[in-house]
This record gives sequence, structure tokens and C-alpha cells, in this order.
Amino acid sequence: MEHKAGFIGIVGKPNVGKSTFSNAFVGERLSIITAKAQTTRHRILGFMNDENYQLIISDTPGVIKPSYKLQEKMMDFVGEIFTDSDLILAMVSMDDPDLPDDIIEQLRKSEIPAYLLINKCDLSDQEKIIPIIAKYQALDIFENVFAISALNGLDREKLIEEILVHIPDHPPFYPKDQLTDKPERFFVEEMIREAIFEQFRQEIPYATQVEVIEFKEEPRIIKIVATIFAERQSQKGILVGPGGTGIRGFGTRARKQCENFFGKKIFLDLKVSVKKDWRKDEVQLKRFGYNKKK
Ligand SMILES: Nc1nc2c(ncn2[C@@H]2O[C@H](COP(=O)(O)OP(=O)(O)OP(=O)(O)O)[C@@H](O)[C@H]2O)c(=O)[nH]1
Ligand SMILES: [Mg+2]
Repeated sequence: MEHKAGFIGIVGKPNVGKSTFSNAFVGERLSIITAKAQTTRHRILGFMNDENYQLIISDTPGVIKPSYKLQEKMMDFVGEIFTDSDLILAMVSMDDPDLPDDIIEQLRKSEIPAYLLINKCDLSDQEKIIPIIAKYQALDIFENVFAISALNGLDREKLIEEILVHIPDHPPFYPKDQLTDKPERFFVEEMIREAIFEQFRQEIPYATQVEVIEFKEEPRIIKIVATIFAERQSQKGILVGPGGTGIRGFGTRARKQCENFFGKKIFLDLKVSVKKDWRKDEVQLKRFGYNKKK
């Protein structure tokens, strides 16, 4: 049998379950997941390696109309998948079943084959799902439409089979023991961000950026130093909390996630700093890694 290798891009509105699906598909928790919209800010590549294929799946930020520079950069990451994918997976969910017009437009213009995934089908009865399947089949832009639940019982084998139809014969693009394109530091930053998303309401998670300053792996422990940037002094106050209770809360949560992820004891040293209006600042955004690769 020939070896297949190719790129699969996921696109959809915030919160429909793109990251939950990517993780379930790859079998690793590469993307953070929260109940809040706009959790994912980057294009994150996950590799699914098998003897006969390498599927490279791109999780992307949810599609929104950008209102500040960070969001523009996030939408640039989404745009990338329309240039280099072999297959696009557009996703809606049963609690938000409408695909935005601009995604439909982009799919129409694109030559890349696309599947539609209707996620969160565990939330609905079959009778409610059938008309949605029919509606998207009638659009004539999807090679196929699948009703799934990324959270409960995803039929991976069936999806892999369907996806491989559109993946060309090609040698692997990355070493077969590699799982992602992102470095270890990135995942630490994401797990800290996830803990902040879980702990604080509105505003704070969106105004927060995390940067790992030091990552030192020793035989029994990984020592990590990271800075959390807020946009304003008042936000810093909230993150730290009275007597440091805020930072201790999300710090403990993040440390536990990191210990699961790396399978090792973690020493996590966090501090909060202010970088005024970093979300609108081109130079800061570049420093934080929000520039496109190509
Ligand atoms: N019931 C149910 N909930 C799901 C399913 N898939 C994801 N969710 C939940 O939906 C919420 C959003 O999931 P994410 O995977 O973070 O969504 P996303 O599309 O990556 O969101 P952004 O990164 O903000 O664009 C989380 O609370 C998930 O637990 C599913 O199949 N069924
Ligand atoms: Mg996501």
C-alpha cells in the first residue's frame, strides 16, 4: 500500500467544538478547550501517525468579525487553511447550526474539497438533526455531511476512512514520532491561559497573554517561569487577587494540567505584568507569536 500524507483544516464559528474534535481526532490534548468563545488564538497542527498515513490536522480560531488587531491576526490563521489544505472540515454545532455566509462564500470559491461536520449531536434528537443534514447537502459545496459528537463517542475509524479519500499519496511531512508543530513552551502558555479562562469572567481572559520565560527540564522535575500580561493595572489586580489568591488559584490548576501533559512533576513560577493595550500593538503581537508563517 502507498503511503498517504496531507493537511486537513478545520473552520467554523467560535465554540462549536473545533478544538474538542481536533483533540479527539489526534488522541492528544493539544488544544485547550473552554466553555467560552474565542479560546483558540493560533493555528495548531496535530499529527495523526499510522504506518500507512500521516494526517496533519489544523485547529483554528473561531471565525468572527475582527474588532482589534489580535482578532485580525487570528483570522489570518483561519485564512491559511484555504491555501494549503487537502481537505477542509467546516463545523457547526446543534446549538449553533448556522455556518456564516463568508465561510460559505470562501468554500464556494475554493477548489479544496470540504466536508461538513455537525457537532454536539448528543444534545439533540435525530428528528432535529436530519433537516440540518439535508440543508447542508442541498448547498452543493460539501462532498459529504456527517453528524458527530466530538465529546461523546466519535467514530474516528469511519472519519479517517472518509478523510483518506481526499489525501494524496505522499511520504510523511514530519517525523513519525512527532505529534505537533508547536514547542513545549507553547502548550504551557496555553494551559495557563486555559486556567485563566476557567477562573475569570468576560474581559480578563481576552486581555491576557502568557509568555514562558524559562523552561528547564531536570531528571525529576520541569521548572517553568512564566509571565502573564494584562492590558491594564486594574486587570493585573484582579489576576493577582486579594493576598495573591487569584494567581495561586489558576497557578495550581495550570500546574496540574502541565503535570498531566508532560507526565512529570512541575514547578511553576508565575508573575503578572502589564503591557498596555497589547492586543492592538503590532510589535507586541509579533513578539507573542501572532504573525503568519508565510
Ligand atoms: N455536548 C457537547 N459539547 C461539546 C461537544 N464538543 C465540544 N463541546 C463543548 O463546547 C465548548 C467549546 O468547545 P471548544 O472545542 O473549545 O470549541 P472551539 O470551536 O474550539 O471554540 P474556539 O476555540 O473558541 O473557536 C466546550 O465547553 C466543549 O466541552 C460535543 O460533541 N457535545
Ligand atoms: Mg478552539
